[in-house]
Amino acid sequence: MRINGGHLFTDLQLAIVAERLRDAEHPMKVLAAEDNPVFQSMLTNMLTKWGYEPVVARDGNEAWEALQQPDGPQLAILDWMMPGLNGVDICRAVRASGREPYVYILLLTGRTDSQDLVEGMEAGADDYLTKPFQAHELRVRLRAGRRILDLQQQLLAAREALREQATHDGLTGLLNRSGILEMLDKELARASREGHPLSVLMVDLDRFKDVNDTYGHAAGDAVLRESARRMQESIRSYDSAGRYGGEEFLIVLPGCDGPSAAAQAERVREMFAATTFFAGQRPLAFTCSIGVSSRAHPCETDSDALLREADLALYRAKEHGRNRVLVSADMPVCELSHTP
Ligand code: GH3
Ligand code: MG
Ligand code: MG
Ligand code: MG
Repeated sequence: MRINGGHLFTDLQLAIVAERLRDAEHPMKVLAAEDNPVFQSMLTNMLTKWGYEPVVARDGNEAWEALQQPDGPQLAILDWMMPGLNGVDICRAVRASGREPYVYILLLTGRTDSQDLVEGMEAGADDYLTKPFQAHELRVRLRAGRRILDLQQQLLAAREALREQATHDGLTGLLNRSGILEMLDKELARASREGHPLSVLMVDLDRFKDVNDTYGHAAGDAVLRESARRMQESIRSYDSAGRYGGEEFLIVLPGCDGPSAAAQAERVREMFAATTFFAGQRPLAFTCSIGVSSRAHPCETDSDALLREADLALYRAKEHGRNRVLVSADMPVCELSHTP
């Protein structure tokens, strides 16, 4: 997480912006699908001169192939009449595939009958040019296509940023409560499908109110951010950590049975106990308590029970003096078909 002009950007948002900038540095690929060799070489020369990277297709099948590549062209000039799939067939196939990002299609046609053009546009073409055409006309129409694609890129980036905002916590950058609960449901469904164990840790910082009272709320916020960062570092890449409440965190451990989850919880507890945090220049120490719950054979409907058991175990850890891990007994509530 970085601070920029008072705004917090998560690493994912920064990565999205970096990707867009990288894209802008490369010439844009344009599919030139044309079976007539003379027109094909004219198209290729023009595109290169205008700073595009032409991707050549000599018939409809080659064009369809090029458009299906993961980093295939997003701007396509399709001749209507071609051997194999024709331009209109390709328009239909592209739109039916619902591919993202959007492919902007410019249809080249010798046909001038308005009924034909309606057919082309209805098949999903964005624009058309009637052959023969002036070079500058193609150039401005490609520019119009580019503008549409740029707008769509901005829309996609905004959608990704919104999704990121909706599922992540602004202070720590971890998944927020609904984000981590969604992750728990997803991992439970997978574990029950694949027959793997699953555990959760409910982590609560001990006497965190004292940190706020002694050092101020802003220092408390900084300590929460640092706690989240260190917690994230102390789990495996396929585990998920989220901010469940104020100073309470939920960690989902797919593939972990009770004993491994208890060992993981112990590592997190030790990390807190051994770490010196800082409120400005002033060092401060605090601990955490952790409740663990587990399913050796999870079923999809276990999430509420797992959370309840972890919460109860956490409550007991607090009662027993804090700075400790307590494991809820593995209480199988699954149907018989889930037992080995
Ligand atoms: P316990 O060991 O029983 O958990 O004690 P505690 O003080 O941690 O628990 P309590 O529930 O009494 O207080 C939670 C504290 O966490 C109080 C609240 O101000 C603080 N807190 C919660 N969210 C935030 C936050 O976003 N920023 C800061 N700075 N503090 C927070
Ligand atoms: Mg042709
Ligand atoms: Mg607490
Ligand atoms: Mg709490």
